[in-house]
Amino acid sequence: MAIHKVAVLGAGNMGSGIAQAFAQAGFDVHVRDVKPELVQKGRERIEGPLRKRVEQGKTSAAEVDGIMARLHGTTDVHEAVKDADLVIEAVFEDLKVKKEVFAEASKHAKAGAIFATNTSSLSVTDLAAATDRPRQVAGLHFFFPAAVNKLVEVVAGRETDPRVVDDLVKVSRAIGKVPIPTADAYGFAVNRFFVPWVNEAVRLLEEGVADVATIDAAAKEAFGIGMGPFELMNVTGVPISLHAERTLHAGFGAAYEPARRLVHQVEVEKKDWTLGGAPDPARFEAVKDRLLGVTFGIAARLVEEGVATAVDVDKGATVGLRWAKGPFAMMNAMGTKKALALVEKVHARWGASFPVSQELRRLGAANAPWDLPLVRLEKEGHVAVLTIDRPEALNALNPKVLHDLQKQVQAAAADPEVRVLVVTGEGQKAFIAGADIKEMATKSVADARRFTELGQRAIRELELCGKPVVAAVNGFAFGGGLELALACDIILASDKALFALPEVTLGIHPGFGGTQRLPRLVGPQKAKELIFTARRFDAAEAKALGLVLDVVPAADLMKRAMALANAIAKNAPIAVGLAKASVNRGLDVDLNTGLAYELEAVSQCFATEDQKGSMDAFVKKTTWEMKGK
Ligand code: DAK
Repeated sequence: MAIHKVAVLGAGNMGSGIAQAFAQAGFDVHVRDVKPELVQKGRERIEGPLRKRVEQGKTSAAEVDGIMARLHGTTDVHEAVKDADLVIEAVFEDLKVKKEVFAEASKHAKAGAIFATNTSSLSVTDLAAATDRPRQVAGLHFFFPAAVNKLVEVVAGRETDPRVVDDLVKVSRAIGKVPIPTADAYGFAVNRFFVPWVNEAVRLLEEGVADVATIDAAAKEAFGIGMGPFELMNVTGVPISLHAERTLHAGFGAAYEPARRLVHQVEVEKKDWTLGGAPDPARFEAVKDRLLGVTFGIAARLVEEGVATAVDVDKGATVGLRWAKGPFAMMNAMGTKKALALVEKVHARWGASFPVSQELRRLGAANAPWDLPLVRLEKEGHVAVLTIDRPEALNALNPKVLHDLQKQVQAAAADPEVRVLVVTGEGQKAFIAGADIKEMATKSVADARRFTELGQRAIRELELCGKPVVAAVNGFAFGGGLELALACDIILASDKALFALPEVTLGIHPGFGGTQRLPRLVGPQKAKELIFTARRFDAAEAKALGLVLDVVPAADLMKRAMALANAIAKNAPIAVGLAKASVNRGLDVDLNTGLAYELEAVSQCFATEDQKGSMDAFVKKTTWEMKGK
């Protein structure tokens, strides 16, 4: 279903942050709390910082006026939820209270409305049971601060309809978030390893392995973070860490028991940790090994349990926690053999409550890396959406991306259900910001040649996959990114898209087909101007040049790309594939050769069931559904 109107129940810190995120993305949001002063406080929480951004020149007053006009406060549940397509509860973290809120909302919401809970520790399945629509209930776990932090866990309860998860993933992307689907397990994906990571830091202190300053400094170095666990607890609230650890302890047993020192700090000392002092580098290694061992062990287990994928766990760490790398990328960087050894040490201490993933044991034995695909393939009916999924580097093309692209293109090409491919980039900033400059910087001539061959091959495979390919250019399409788009059959661009071939500013020239495909599309003179000057050009200019078919408002880009793909997908797949080949072939040869090719191709269509079926249906005035045969 399409989500246009959103209701947020609860105007506290999380509720107002969630409401702000939706209103900023253009959604109408009704925010409900129990008292007028709470509703008003929620509004102020949103408006205050936004007005400050106006003073700092970071946004316009009109923009903020628009956001505030889309936010409607009320104390009346009926008023809040009656027209909503999505109802999000973000009230106090208490099962009874949340159930009451959902039960009340059930009485007033439309039959088709989706209910989402922002719980971080309760069971989505239990909460769903309090509603009249358990199949339409899921978790939508935003991370603090919800208006800014891009991570959202989309949690499927036991009865959640998979289409509801899809809708929530889509709406999360539409508001600029990075959604990761997870199962309904304690701590979902991120808190499952993050909370014990914090707890382990306190255990290290309790056992006298190191002091607060040393643990924070070692953690900052090992995880590439701005704040160590103790400093972070002070910012987010030490009691919250204890509460979260207790939840996990109840679910998973002894290895997750809150550190006694943490309980003491909250219940006896009742204050923040004392920071400061000089770190002792001699103790860094012991601290790092323990923190890494706990993190790796839990991350590998939760993937084995099917809570989330390794790629999504890493995304949770980098996007939600701002770690430099996710646990799986860290294991690959250090070698899984060493990672396994660190995990085995933690396991030796806790036994059954800290089981070791079988997959980690298998990989570790061979020191083989985790497979972390950087290109996602998602099927929607007859359309395969391929998303370059490396947002932290603006989806730059490195060898791993190119290999993964090849693999996914081959999978989509071989899948008889798939009739059309759509290629896009993860996140709202970039389609693909070019080949990876950091990895190219030190290449020798021979290495550069190998890399170029790989890029040309992967992109050519996309071009020749036999099925139409639509590029949905959602942001920067620079260098290799533009070159990849040029190999697609049709390019749709968002109004935020920006194009360039900046290679000559880097001492090289386009190498993934830019010097060949661009002149064929826009003529040699224009292509040379764009290549020689390396200047950026926007989507409107790209359209005027005939480089893109159409320019679409950013929020509608995927909808338009899917509509186009579906319009193609309902036609005879073999005929469409042969037409693609005829057009492409014809562009490279003289007219007579092209016509001869067309003659052979179109004749082949008469050997298909779809030709027989659809022409017969025309004659008999009936219908024929294309089979791709
Ligand atoms: N490679 C590697 N990392 C990149 C990248 C790229 N092309 N583009 C962006 N990133 C990384 C940034 O380094 C940054 O990483 P951290 O600093 O956070 O570690 C992160 O993505 C976010 O980018 P920014 O912080 O720079 O984001 P901004 O919004 O400030 O700027 C930008 C966005 C797109 C304007 C800027 O990132 C930029 O100028 N990027 C480079 C764009 C570019 O020049 N692309 C063309 C690359 S050359 C060949 C093979 C291939 C090719 C040619 C020959 N042979 C081997 C011969 C093809 C060449 C190209 O594609």
